[in-house]
Amino acid sequence: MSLLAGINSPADLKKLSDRDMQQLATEIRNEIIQMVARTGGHLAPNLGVVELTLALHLVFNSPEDKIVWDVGHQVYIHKLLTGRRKNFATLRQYKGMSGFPKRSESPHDVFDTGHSSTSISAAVGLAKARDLRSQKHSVVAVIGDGAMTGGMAFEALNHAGILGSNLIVVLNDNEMSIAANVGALSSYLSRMRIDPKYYKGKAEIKRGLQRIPAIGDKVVRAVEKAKDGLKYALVPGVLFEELGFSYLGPVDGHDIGSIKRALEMARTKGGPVLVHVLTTKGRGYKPAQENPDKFHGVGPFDVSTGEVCKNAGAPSYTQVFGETLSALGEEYTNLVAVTAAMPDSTGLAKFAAKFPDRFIDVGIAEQHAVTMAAALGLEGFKPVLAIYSTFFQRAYDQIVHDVCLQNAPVILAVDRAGVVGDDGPTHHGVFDISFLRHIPNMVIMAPKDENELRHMLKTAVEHAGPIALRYPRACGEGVKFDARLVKLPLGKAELIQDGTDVTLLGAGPVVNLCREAAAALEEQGVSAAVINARFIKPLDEERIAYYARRTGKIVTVEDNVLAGGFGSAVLEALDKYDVKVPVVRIGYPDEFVAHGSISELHDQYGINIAGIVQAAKKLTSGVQTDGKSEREN
Ligand SMILES: Cc1ncc(C[n+]2csc(CCOP(=O)(O)OP(=O)(O)O)c2C)c(N)n1
Repeated sequence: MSLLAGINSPADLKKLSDRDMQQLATEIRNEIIQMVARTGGHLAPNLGVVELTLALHLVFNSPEDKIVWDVGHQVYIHKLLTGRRKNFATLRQYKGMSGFPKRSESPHDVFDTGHSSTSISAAVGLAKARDLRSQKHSVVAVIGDGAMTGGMAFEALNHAGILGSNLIVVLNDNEMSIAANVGALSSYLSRMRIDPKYYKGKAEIKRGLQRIPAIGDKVVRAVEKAKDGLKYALVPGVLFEELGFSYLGPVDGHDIGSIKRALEMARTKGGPVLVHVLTTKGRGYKPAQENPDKFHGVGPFDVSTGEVCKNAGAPSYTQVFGETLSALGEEYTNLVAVTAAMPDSTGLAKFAAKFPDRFIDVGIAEQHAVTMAAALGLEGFKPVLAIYSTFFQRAYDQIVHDVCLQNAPVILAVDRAGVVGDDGPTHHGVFDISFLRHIPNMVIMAPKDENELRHMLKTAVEHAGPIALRYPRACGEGVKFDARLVKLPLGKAELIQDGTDVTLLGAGPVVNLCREAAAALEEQGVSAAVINARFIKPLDEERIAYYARRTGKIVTVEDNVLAGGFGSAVLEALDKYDVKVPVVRIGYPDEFVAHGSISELHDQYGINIAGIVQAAKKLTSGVQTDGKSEREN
């Protein structure tokens, strides 16, 4: 009989025996493997935390005790144990359950997340609120060793250590970020993980000293207090101890009994405690255990072989970016590629293999990556930061203050620009046009297809200041590649087709929708001009003003929020040129876009051929919008 079927809350879990836990862990793994194989999702991170999640829910009383998950991609088990099993099949589906913690979904999800390294800060806030109200519940942050490389985690540890409140940080150490974890902290954790002998040796020294009659204990205490090398030889986790945390571990993260004991000890001890748990990413499913990076976030796959279902489309924008960069790396020996813990998913693996000295993985540290790149740029190098649009949000100040203010020649390769699909609102890249466009010195480009992306990358490499190139999470359009890459004229748009009744203006691959909408309009007797902006900044204002006057009506289309976006730039240009024509802007309104497939989301907001045709028809049939967007009226 299925044990999992009988669990509707953590209270049900507590009724089971220790022996039942093994069976339950197996059932949970099967359920998750079968589900993710159908729908895609974060497989390896979840398989690694089955026992840890069970232990957390056995020791603590959620939701009174508060469990905060870092990144939040590992909450599938937590969701299964907190009454959400019946909706599990809708995970990450349009209008279904989120793949991340959501306060709106359950009282057991205490803090929404999707970006890394926020959990300890959130936990400090929850602990402070508890203390101010003289409450007694536990607050637990669960953070991975990858997420621990993010600056926010250090800021929060630094604060928590001095605050002294009861707070438990569970460090889920599997030695992996998405790819292998990097950095000095990671090496430090690895030393603790791989060499139990090292600590056994230290324990033996300690016992040896203690055996010395009369003075042994005193020496040990003095050594433990001393800030010299000997202390480091005796106290595991000294880094955390020095930050004001009590350190417990390392604990076998697949032995529920050991984790429970450590968590109970942490609760009894009080103050800030760090419990170091060792887990294996992908545990229990061989293909995921052997390739945890491939199965970190994965599309549908065949359970029996671990073969990921291939999409038959053209190479993705990311792939074309990576290949072009790696080719340009030969010619431009000052090119340096930078990733924040995502070498494969940003397409940089090829460049990294070819030019290892000119490839940098900083860990989950977008802010550091941007400022470091600014300095590299000022020293005559050409850094290319390949970072998802949503994660560039972290580095807004560094883009303003370190890159643009000093006009440093840094290339922002803004991957996953536009909606990204089932990861949802934490991951959609729908703000970058708005948060980059208003920064002086910044240039922003968006290719209509993968061939243009290649020319734009060349343009970026030849450009002397900050320049951003935004491209979506999508397969390319399947177009042919030009043999020779050229530098595109700065700020010049491309006229795709002339027309007299309405102008369709697009930025990015939506230009292709405009082109198809124009064909549909022509059949209905409407002549539409189509313009590919190419540069969102500087905008080809003269050409836009000319076509606005020529056709008298404009539709703008973008995969970005309307506020401060491409259409807003067009309105500003028309205002500057004193052209008063009706404009309909298509893009995202002032709300967070939910999760679902990219096409479902585009359809919801009219970013499709029918939506553009409808907007154009509305204008050409004489409905005046007085120079404002349809959505504003
Ligand atoms: C600010 C930010 N940058 C990048 C990412 C992409 N990302 C998601 S999970 C992850 C690795 C997290 O590693 P770890 O915390 O060790 O968790 P694990 O998946 O190994 O359990 C990365 C880089 C993110 N979510 N947030």
